[in-house]
Amino acid sequence: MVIIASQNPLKTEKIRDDIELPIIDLFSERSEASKLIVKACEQFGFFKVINHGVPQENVSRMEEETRTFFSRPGSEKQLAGPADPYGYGCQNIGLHGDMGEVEYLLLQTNPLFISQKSKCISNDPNKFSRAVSSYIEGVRELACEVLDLMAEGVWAQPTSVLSGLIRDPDSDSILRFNHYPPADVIHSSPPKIGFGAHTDPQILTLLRSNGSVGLQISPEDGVWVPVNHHPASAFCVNVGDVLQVMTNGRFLSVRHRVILNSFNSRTSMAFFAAPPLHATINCLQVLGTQQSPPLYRSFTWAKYKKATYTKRLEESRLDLFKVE
Ligand code: GA4
Repeated sequence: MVIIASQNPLKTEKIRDDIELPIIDLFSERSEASKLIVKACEQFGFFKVINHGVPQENVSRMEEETRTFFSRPGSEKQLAGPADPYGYGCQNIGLHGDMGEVEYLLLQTNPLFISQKSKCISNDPNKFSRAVSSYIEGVRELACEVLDLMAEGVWAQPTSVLSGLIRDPDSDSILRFNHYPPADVIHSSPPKIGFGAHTDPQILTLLRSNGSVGLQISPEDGVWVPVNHHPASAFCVNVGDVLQVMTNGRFLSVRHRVILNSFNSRTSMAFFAAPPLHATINCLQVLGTQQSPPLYRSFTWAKYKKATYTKRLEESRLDLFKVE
């Protein structure tokens, strides 16, 4: 364990590089995979999946399009901006002054939006749009498979209770491409922030990144666990706020951040699986009982999303919905 000082001299940060995220093989026996996923969600809110079924070809094509976009001149990338909330953004994150060493592209996943937006993203919009659509198809399927395994693992009925929200044609899922510059110094103290600490508001996030490290998760206050890049073919999966609510706090939506800690630039692609705006979010029936009553009041995703976007990155949004 390494201990480093943070920006605030009264606060130190512990880096735990002795913790590894569980790696779950989706080819393994179903009830075994489901048990391991539940355990990982309770312990870390994060895990990796291998043999996930997303065709490597779809991933490679999307990575290639991402590289091409971020290597375009700034003036051309700006044509896809500003990210209010969808489009190209550089250093500004959200609408309330959060800053980070990152440039990004935020896209809605509905086909009409993608085909329209592609025109200001790529010189070959049809190719870009095809790459995005096949990538979305793959990661959506994976998100649904993981959500079904989670539902089975907590004995929720029907087992499609979570995945149904993502399969809904009105699902508000989004796709994010990030590009972080290389670091001048490795293990700098304080670390240089690419994307500040936050939880993901949606149900589930599936992240794919290139070989450059930088992602860290915070299982407890002041402790940061670096996430390595092994195995390279894995997707990193994490629980979002909505899933924490639906599992009545059993699964954890854990804070994470990206620091600049590699001499190579980092690119990542995140699929944020979300319900439709009008969907009402409640705790699953099996998990909200008389002995353990719901911890959160129910809300629509539209309401929660609005609360999210009016807050800063670091602020807790779930507290607003806690039962007194
Ligand atoms: C974090 C997860 C997703 O990247 C995101 C982010 C969103 C944004 O970049 O516009 C937010 C952030 C994220 C949470 C708090 C608000 C909204 C920036 C911000 C300050 C796209 C999302 O859905 O919430």
